[in-house]
This record gives sequence, structure tokens and C-alpha cells, in this order.
Amino acid sequence: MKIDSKLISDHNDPLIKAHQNRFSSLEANKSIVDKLAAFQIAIPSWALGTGGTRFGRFPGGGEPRNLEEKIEDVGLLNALNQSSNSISLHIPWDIPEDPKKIRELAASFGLRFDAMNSNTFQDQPGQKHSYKFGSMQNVDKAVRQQAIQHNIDVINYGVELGSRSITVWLSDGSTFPGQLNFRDAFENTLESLREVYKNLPPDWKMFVEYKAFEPNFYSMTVGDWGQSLLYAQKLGPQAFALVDLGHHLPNANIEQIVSLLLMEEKLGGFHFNDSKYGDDDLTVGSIRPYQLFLIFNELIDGMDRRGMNHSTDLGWMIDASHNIKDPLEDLLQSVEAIKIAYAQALLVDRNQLDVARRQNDVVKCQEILQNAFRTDVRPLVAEARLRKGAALDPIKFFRDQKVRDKLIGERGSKTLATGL
Ligand code: RM4
Ligand code: MN
Ligand code: MN
Repeated sequence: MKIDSKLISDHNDPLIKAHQNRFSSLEANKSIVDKLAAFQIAIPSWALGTGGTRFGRFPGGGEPRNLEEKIEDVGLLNALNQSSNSISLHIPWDIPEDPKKIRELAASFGLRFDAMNSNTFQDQPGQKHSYKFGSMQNVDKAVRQQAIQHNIDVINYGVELGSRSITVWLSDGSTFPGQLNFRDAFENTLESLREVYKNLPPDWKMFVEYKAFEPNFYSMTVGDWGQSLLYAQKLGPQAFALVDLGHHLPNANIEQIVSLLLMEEKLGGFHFNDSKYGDDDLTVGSIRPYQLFLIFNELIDGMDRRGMNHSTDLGWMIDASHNIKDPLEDLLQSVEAIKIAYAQALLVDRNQLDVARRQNDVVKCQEILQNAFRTDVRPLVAEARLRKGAALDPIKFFRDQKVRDKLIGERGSKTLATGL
């Protein structure tokens, strides 16, 4: 389904006056609209269908049945918000059978391919060795070799699609004390990652994503930012840590982690989501919007200090699972939440904050941060959309145009998307 730009202007026309009134109160901050317009967040191919828990899954209708339809869905999202001009693929859930065609299809929607993701956390039909006891850490060299080769295959697919990075998330670890020699597991994993790293094209990045728990519950071999950083440092300049917001132990200070990884030039990218308890993969900003703002505050501080380009120098991606909401509406909410947090963080008066810190004026420091956080920046985000020809209110558009019903009409009510 392609969205006609005339439909978007018809949607915007009756809303524009109210928008202009709201925007006028933020005129003083209009310089950040360009930054907001440039900021793009990649959509994961595995989050376009309904997710589930280990207890059950309740699929909705009209879910994309194949990679082509997933690309269409991301094209649709991007037409509505002009903020997601790329898709991130998980292999083998989304193998591009004809990469050239797939690349052209994506380009016809104005999309490119973000990070490629490998999967050595599930066994695939016909696979020779099992990952039951880990992949890159495995005590058996043949298993490690299989995992290495899979990652190399993923890079090769990515090269054909024009991607420039691979994200390696390993479920490796142990579930019971004594099961694993921690050092051997680390060293096997490092050696395996090195083999993959050797196959990186020179303009590629490798993201090493950590996670504190699940599916292993006693130890994880890439369990926290310290371990990710160790791997990334040992691998070389093309390797970086990747922060998934749901992968920390409760109450971790993620903004501090981000700040230090940036300082070490080892922050590669982000998987945005939100959570209450663990890797809940909920809509970004639905539970802890203040934390998200604090993270963006550190991101901007650290990136500006190093002269980095906000929109292109780190990998920005959503990694979520939509169990009870329409996946497309959920993704629109997530992208909006990210842009709101980014806009609020751009409002922080860094000079004033610096002065207040030097004076140990704790109250003032908090005031500065919270003044920014409590500013309603939604008109700025909407203005950025408007300038790019997107919808002022993407969810309203989605509902008014009955997009889901149309997708059900095209694809049927009993479709199942690959993914989580
Ligand atoms: C993991 C992790 C990875 C994602 C898989 C599906 O928990 O977040 O990034 O690829 O889930
Ligand atoms: Mn992730
Ligand atoms: Mn996760």
C-alpha cells in the first residue's frame, strides 16, 4: 500500500491552524526543527507483526507475509512521519532471495537498509549443529565455526543490500553455576567474533549488543556494557558496543553508561524500547520517559563534545515487540517518543548547566534539566514532520484512512509475520 501525498495534505489542511498556534509559542526554539527533521530511526523487520510471550501470541490481521510487505509497511510509516527511512533485517527471518530486487523495492519507498542482525540463538531447520549450549562460546569448535559462518553470510547479504553494519546479539551464557568456564567462554567468543570481524568491509561497523539475562539466567557471555566494551576494544576500531534499553539489570543508570561509552569512542548504536521489569520490549517512552530524556541529554552532550553528527554517527533503531497494540501504531508512538526526548534534550541550556555544576548548585541543575523535560515540544516535532511533507498527526491519519482495514483487505485477516 502506497500513501498518496495528496491524502497527507488533505489530512494536514484542517489541522494546520491549530498547529501554527501551538508552534508560535515555541518560535524561540525553532532552530532545532532542522535537527529533528534530519533525525531518522530504523525500523526492525521483526517488529511489524504481532509479538507474543512464551504463554501465547494473539496475531492481528493484515500483518506482512513476507519481506516485500515488511518493506511496504516501513514505507508506509515513513510516509506518515518521514522519520524512519530505513529497515533493519534479521537473518534468517528475512532472507532477501533476490537482493537486487529487494534493494530496488526499498528504494522505491525511499528506504535503505540499516544494520543487519544475525541469529545464533535459535536452531534452524536443517542446521547441522545445535546452539543449545551457546554459539560463539561453544566448547565445540564445529558449532563455533557454524556461528561464524552464519555471521559472515549475514554480512554478505548486507553488502548486497547496501547496509553498513552488523549487530551481533548472542544469547550465549549459562543457566546454572558450574556449567561454564567464564574465561573460556569469553575467549571462544572473542576468537569467533574476530573471525567475523575479519570479514567486515572497511566501511562497516560491528555492534556488539549486551544483555544481562535471558535466555540464560545465571551468566551471559556478553552480559553488560563492560563486557561489550572489552570485546569492542579487543576487536578493533570498527567494533562498538550497542545499548538496548531493555537489557540492563533493574535501575541501572543507562545514561551514565552511554556517557562513558561515548567518551571511550565505543558507543555504536541503540535499540530503543521501554520496560518495567526486564526485556519487556514495550513502546518507547511508555514507562520511563524521563530516563529516555536523560539518556538523550548525555547523548547530545557526548556527541557534541566530539563533533559527531547526531543523525548519522550512531545507529538508531527500535527493538520492540507489540503484543496487544497494532504494530504500526505502536511504532509510530515509539518514533514520536524518541523525537520528543531528543527535542527536549536539545533544549537543555548546557552553558547554564555547566555553570550550575561548577557552583555545586544542585537545585539549579535539576531545574535546568526539568525545565527542558517539562516543555511540551510536540509542536516542534510536528513542525519537522510538516516541513518534510509528512502527516501532522500520523496516528489520526492511520485511523481516519482505515489503513489497517485496507491491509487486512489486501493480505487477509489471518497472516503471520516472521519475527519475535
Ligand atoms: C534480543 C536482542 C536482539 C534482538 C533479539 C530478537 O533480546 O534485543 O537485539 O535481535 O532479541
Ligand atoms: Mn536488541
Ligand atoms: Mn532484547
